[in-house]
Amino acid sequence: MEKMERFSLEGKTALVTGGAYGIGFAITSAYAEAGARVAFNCRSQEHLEQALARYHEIGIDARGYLCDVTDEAQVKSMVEEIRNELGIIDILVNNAGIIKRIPMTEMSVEEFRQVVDIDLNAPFIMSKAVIPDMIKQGHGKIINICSMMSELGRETVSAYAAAKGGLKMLTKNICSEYGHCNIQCNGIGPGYIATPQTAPLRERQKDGSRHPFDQFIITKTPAERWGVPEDLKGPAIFLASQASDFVNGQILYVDGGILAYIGKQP
Ligand code: NAP
Ligand code: GCO
Repeated sequence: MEKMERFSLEGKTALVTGGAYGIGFAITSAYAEAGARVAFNCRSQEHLEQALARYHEIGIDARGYLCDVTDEAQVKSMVEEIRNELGIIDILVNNAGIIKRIPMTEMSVEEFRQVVDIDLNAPFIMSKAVIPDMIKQGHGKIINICSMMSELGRETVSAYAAAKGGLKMLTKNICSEYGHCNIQCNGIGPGYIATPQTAPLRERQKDGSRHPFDQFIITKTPAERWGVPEDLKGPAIFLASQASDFVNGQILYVDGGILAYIGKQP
């Protein structure tokens, strides 16, 4: 086998949920660059059209689907459409996700449920929809986009941390239940990445200075910078390719070292 062939995704069909922008857009692009047929979904027609135009601009023939990943009927219909148009899904990335930054005692039960529904229940719904085909074809890759909050908590993100902690364990459970079918299920745990989701944490102050949280993250990260979606391309290709066929149930943290670092002495 050619040295780099083990990292090739030639002939594979990949679905990245929430691939209209942010981390999902970068992973979808990475998979196309590695040779895969790529599909993505989102909820907004406007986001879908903007994303298709962006993919086209960079020469990527991505197929876009309007699908709310919390709706099992929509998910089943999308999986069927992709099977008919691109083939059985070999690689699923459960990337779609939201966060609500509200102190727990002020967060409504509905708000808590909405975050858990998208960030944890939906990866279950999506994985349940694609695993039968993966079993039939004798292989599959599922990659769950976890978070540092799969390991740590912080103020105002109770629902998100609970969901991402659960997603870490769902990853380990899919590994445990379907590893014998040659399905590898791993997670990627991004650190702080500059996307629309974290834009509020990086907003410049009125005097032009950095947002306090922005400065905090830079101080806490050994790499002394925020990550960018492109930082996730290589790890995502690795976990989707033959190169990781004996890697299962693991969470690969792509965080500039923040989880390893106690922080500078004040
Ligand atoms: P983002 O910029 O907010 O993008 C989220 C994507 O998910 C969008 O395409 C959005 O499109 C889609 N989406 C949201 N809810 C959906 C639903 N119910 N059904 C279908 N699509 C849905 O977020 P991001 O920063 O790229 O994060 C992507 C993933 O990485 C998330 O799971 C997030 O928790 C995780 N993560 C992010 C960071 C970070 O620092 N940015 C770090 C660790 C983990 P529509 O709104 O059009 O549906
Ligand atoms: C926050 C951030 C984080 C990142 C990411 C870190 O408010 O703390 O949004 O949750 O999104 O999950 O890994």
